Amino acid sequence: MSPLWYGCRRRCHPSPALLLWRHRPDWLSINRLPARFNARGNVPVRERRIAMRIWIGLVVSVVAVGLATSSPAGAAEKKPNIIFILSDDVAQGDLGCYGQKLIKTPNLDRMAAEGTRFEQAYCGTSVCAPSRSSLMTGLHMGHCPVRANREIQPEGQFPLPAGTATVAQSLKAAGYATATAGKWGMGMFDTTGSPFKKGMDHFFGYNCQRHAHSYFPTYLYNDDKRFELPGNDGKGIGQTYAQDLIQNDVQAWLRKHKDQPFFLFYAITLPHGRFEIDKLGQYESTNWTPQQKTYAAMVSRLDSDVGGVLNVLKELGIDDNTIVFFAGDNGSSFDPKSEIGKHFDQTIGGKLRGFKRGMYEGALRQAALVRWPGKVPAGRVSQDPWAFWDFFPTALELSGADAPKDVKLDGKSLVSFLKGGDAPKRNYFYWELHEGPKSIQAIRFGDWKAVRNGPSAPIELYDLSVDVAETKNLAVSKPDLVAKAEKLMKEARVDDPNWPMKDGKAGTPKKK
Ligand SMILES: [Ca+2]
Repeated sequence: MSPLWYGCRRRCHPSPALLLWRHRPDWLSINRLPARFNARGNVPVRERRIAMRIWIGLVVSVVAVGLATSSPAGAAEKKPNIIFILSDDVAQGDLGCYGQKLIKTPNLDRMAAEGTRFEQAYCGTSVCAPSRSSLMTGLHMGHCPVRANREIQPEGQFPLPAGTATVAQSLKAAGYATATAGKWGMGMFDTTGSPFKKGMDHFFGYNCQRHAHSYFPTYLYNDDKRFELPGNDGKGIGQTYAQDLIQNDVQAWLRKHKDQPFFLFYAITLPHGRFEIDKLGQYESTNWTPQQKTYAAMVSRLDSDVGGVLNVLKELGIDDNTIVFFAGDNGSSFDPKSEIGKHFDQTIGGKLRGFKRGMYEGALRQAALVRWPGKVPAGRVSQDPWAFWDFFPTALELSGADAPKDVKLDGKSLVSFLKGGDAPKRNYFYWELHEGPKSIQAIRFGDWKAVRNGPSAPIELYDLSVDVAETKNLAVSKPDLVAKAEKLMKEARVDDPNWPMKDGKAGTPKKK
């Protein structure tokens, strides 16, 4: 049977292809034959009508496809993919794009050049679990249900409560595929804070923060199932570097979900201690201490794995439709005078005061980059402040997802700002932390920053416009601003029985 004919019981009919050729419009005819739709008495009327309908259908289809793929309206309807890469403990001063000279971070430097770098982006607070809880819930520490690291035995941390809404839940409800990898720290799988109860379709890595201290653990979790790693003893160097598997899982997940809108929260554990790496690479031949070499290699591994994610997006052709955030979850974990802090000049010449578990800028300001080709300006360096609790409302605007019901988010959408516009206006940024014997607080209003290292401690006041290193406490000369800071600190927070304001004797802060 010829492809131009298809059979029936009694006779053969011309196929649609043959019909189209017979009745092709004049402009398709090479020899400019007379129009075949005109007065062809020997062609059945029914056949001409069928051919006409097929032609009209084809023309309508071509026009519709063209509009969907080329018009601004069609493009605007395509939801962007959203990736948030959160590094555990990386500091501004660790990255070349912020001034680091010894540690090499070419991928993050390129991401900064291709996107926007933020000098005044703030974390949720200055330790892991509450900082990422703020990122996920859109709440600052005055309202966030997790306000410190709190360990649960035998595994896990204080969980996000059942009624707490997350950005992943909203994006999932809007049709996004969702996944998280690396370190979770917001509730084990059998608690209300399980990633699967908080909007995630997929999980790979460490649920518990203590478990994540080992880079050669005896197991990880693939979803909520243990994934054994024979050859590792969890106490030192072993056969399998956990980050290798986590990175592989992330890249495989991206490939699998390239055709649908997705949200990936990639919480990379590097360069948090313990300081363990499988290869020292370019740092092996230096005359640095073993810890300095290891730390530098961990930051460079973080860098190359971020580069690996960006490369997969390009390979999959979804680079232009994917917005990628990169940030640290708190400031440096090293005292500036320590072997690491001093050697790598993490404070960038003393630019930022303080480090992890504190309320000064070195604890709260993050390395933060956002890249979205064609949408987020390339090479922009912004001095406008924003904070982790802005991510949830930003993701809502990007995706068109509905805001959670009965929840007032503390953040503001950054979409217009990220695209090159002005930063949203707001009254203040607020932080607190309940790690040591004293609950500590900080508030920023305009360029004024107030710190209170305990409920009965005096409020310190700094003018960040001229004193970003917080060296001159102006509290005595500005009593009106101190009173304002105290009033705002009171307004910003709601008491939570799980996190009472502690005013105990100063001591060594509890380490997680
Ligand atoms: Ca951290």
